Amino acid sequence: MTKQTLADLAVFGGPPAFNEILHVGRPNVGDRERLLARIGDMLDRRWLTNHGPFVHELETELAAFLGVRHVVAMCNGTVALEIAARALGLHGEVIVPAFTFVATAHALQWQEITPVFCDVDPHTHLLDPDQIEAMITPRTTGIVGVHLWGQACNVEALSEIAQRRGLRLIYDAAHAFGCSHGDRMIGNFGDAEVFSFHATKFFNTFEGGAVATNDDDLAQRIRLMQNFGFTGLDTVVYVGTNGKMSEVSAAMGLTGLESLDAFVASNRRNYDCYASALAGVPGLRMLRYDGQQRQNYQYVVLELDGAAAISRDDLVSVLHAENVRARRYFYPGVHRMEPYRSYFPHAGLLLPVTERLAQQVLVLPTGTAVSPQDIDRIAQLVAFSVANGAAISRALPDTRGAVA
Ligand code: T4K
Repeated sequence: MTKQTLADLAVFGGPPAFNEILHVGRPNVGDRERLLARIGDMLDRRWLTNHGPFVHELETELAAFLGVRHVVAMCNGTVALEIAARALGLHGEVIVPAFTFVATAHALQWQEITPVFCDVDPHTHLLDPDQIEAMITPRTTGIVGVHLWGQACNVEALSEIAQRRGLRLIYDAAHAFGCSHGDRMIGNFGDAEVFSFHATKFFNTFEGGAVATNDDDLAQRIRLMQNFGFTGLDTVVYVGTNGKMSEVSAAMGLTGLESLDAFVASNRRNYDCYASALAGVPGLRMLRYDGQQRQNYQYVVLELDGAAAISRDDLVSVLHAENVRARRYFYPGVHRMEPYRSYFPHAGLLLPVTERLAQQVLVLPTGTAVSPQDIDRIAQLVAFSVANGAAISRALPDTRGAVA
């Protein structure tokens, strides 16, 4: 039912627009029969983890798809980041954006490396190379760029800085599987790139991730570190951890790879539906992807400025009541989460763009579980809420901070 009056909104007692919750991160699932057949093979083989045939096949297919020399499949993106940072010898301080998922910083802090937060570009939300030099100190050993929303960082500027200042360069490519920069796929830049294959990602292995690199020695160190440092049955040469991907995850990955084009097509269709349905809503900016690059269109990202007449948080409250679980990625900014908030209580002063984006950005449901009809209704809800923003904000109880 189209909302005509404020009382029609679920937040004020009307019936919700959707009977079931629409999530941002509904997993993309490939061909069920193919997956179940693979799981059957795996059970017949009784080989469940420790570099089994599915992991080997997945790594080979991923390396071919990305055009990169090495892909090491991992149990998740966070451990993959930790291992990449450690294998590259990062220590001291490493420069990262604060407008990212908290795992980017945690992967460093977990091994006592201090994340130094750098501001992002207001338009792309990506690490701003112009601000990096001012953050470099004698303790700095590296930079972690995040290809946020699947957009490539300014890799040319970042490599130039890293080379000139003798720093290591890692990319957190958790959002950017299947995306390109110029004629190369993401996965080929910096010293190493790290993917997440978490259930909510464009391409998933239930839980999972991978490190991609063109550096043979680094790949070998990463392989040792993800397997406790074993070089033989009884020989350990490094301190390592357990970063291995399981066979069932690799089976999911191999199956998902077969449907990758279909996943992109439905994301693209949804993205175009949102773009046309939300065009002209005052005070809303939808993040536009660079049409020259290969994209996965996994994130539909909105920014609300003052002209929208409704705050981002009030809009999120309205949408949640309608069962549209839009997310405030990445509120409140990693620098405002613990332990960083206690370590660097004034970090926000150097991060004005991050601070603003953390208040203004929301991410809308998309993926194979969301239809164009759903999107029309979501867009109507957004447009209605923006048009009636002042009245909604007056009538809403103070929910700031209460929404997820
Ligand atoms: N770097 C960056 C830039 C990242 O974004 C991430 C992960 C990482 C590193 C670390 O990679 P991993 O270690 O995770 O591989 C989600 C994901 O859990 C997280 O993987 C992701 N980023 C982040 C952006 O989003 P949450 O806590 O905000 O959302 P979550 O997991 O509750 O899922 C979102 C919605 O999806 C849920 O409301 C329900 C729905 N959902 C979720 C799952 C797991 C489903 O419908 N089915 C499911 O199986 O973190």
